Amino acid sequence: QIDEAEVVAFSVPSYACLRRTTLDNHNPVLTDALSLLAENAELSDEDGRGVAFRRAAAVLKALPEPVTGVTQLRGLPCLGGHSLRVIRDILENGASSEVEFTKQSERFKALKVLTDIFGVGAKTAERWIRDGIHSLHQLQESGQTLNRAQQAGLEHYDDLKQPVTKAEADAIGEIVEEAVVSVLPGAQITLIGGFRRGKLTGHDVDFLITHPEEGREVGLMPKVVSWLESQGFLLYQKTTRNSYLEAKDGPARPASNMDRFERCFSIFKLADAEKRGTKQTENTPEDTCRLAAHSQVTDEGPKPASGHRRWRAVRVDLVVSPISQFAFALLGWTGSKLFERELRRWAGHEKAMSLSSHALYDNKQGRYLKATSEEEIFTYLGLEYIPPSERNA
Ligand code: DCP
Ligand code: MG
Repeated sequence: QIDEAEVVAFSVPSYACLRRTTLDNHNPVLTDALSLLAENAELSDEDGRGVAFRRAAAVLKALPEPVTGVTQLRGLPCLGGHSLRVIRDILENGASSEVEFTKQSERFKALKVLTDIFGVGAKTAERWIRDGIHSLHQLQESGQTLNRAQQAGLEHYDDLKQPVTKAEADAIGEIVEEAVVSVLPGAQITLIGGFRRGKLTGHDVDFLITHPEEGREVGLMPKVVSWLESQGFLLYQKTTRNSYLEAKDGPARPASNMDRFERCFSIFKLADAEKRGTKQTENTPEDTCRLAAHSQVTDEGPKPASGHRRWRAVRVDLVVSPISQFAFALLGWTGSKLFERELRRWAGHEKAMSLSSHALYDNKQGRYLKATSEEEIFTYLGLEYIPPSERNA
């Protein structure tokens, strides 16, 4: 019998943007279980349930030590009956029957495999499953028409499933930097997404590109893409135009819209580390071939004795922002996704402001609030500044 008074009870604020969440998660078994249920809900078009599980998982990520009993969770926010049942199951029986059942279910496995293909979302996967397609093999045999993104996704499936390392992200950063300064001297690139939060791996690499002089960034993306293409670095790319217009009388669109910047979804052909060369090793002529991705190391090119190819495919997202929106873009693209969602909820519900990756609009004053740094935006929102490494909610 444990004396309840001796059990540490935790306390955390309910908005994730009021908490400091590092990558040092003391409850990975519980958060993995809740994240799996969140993913299943999201893949099943149940976004509300998905968010509820994400919030529950995020609360546990913020705890300073492992949970040993449900009594410790009394009074914690965002833990609904369903999440508590899952947690109790794991604490008492070592596993949650619901999580285990979901993991094993044919439907979930098929949704996972199919949505793991770049370019395939939950709706498409759902349709395919209804047509009896549960695997990559069945998809290939089915004669379904795939769009260009999905074809590339299928072709590079194995590579894209491999987590991207920080070293690979840095190597791609050097390439993107070279591209950007070649086509527009003075332009700057910043690593965003999970790597900016200090993650050691990611599913892709995200970069934000800007120029210190407003307007100089216009038309930049097509030039960067052409440069990368001419050097043979791109296996796939799709660029979307900037469609953001600051409305005179307030945000015309929901503040959560993320897709209004000039943006490029791409798949990079990254040469292997030995071929890339690093600053630590002496430079052989071969090593200058970070640019090698193109000529030597193609499918048709010479292969090493092992028969392995000397490059891999990596998902890369590029975003271009005018300098006037840079701080908002940086904040909006650093994540985590839940942290972003909570920031916007805080802004809307507690401050009567609309936050997006482009701007912050004050509904009471009826005007946009300008900012040149993330710190300023936190201040406008009445929040203590949380650095990227503590936004891992
Ligand atoms: N983002 C967002 N909502 C979107 C798209 C992006 O909030 N619809 C933001 C939050 C993400 C960041 O952009 O953190 C990058 O998106 P990713 O999907 O690449 O997420 P991460 O980089 O955080 O994770 P990973 O390490 O898996 O790439
Ligand atoms: Mg990312």
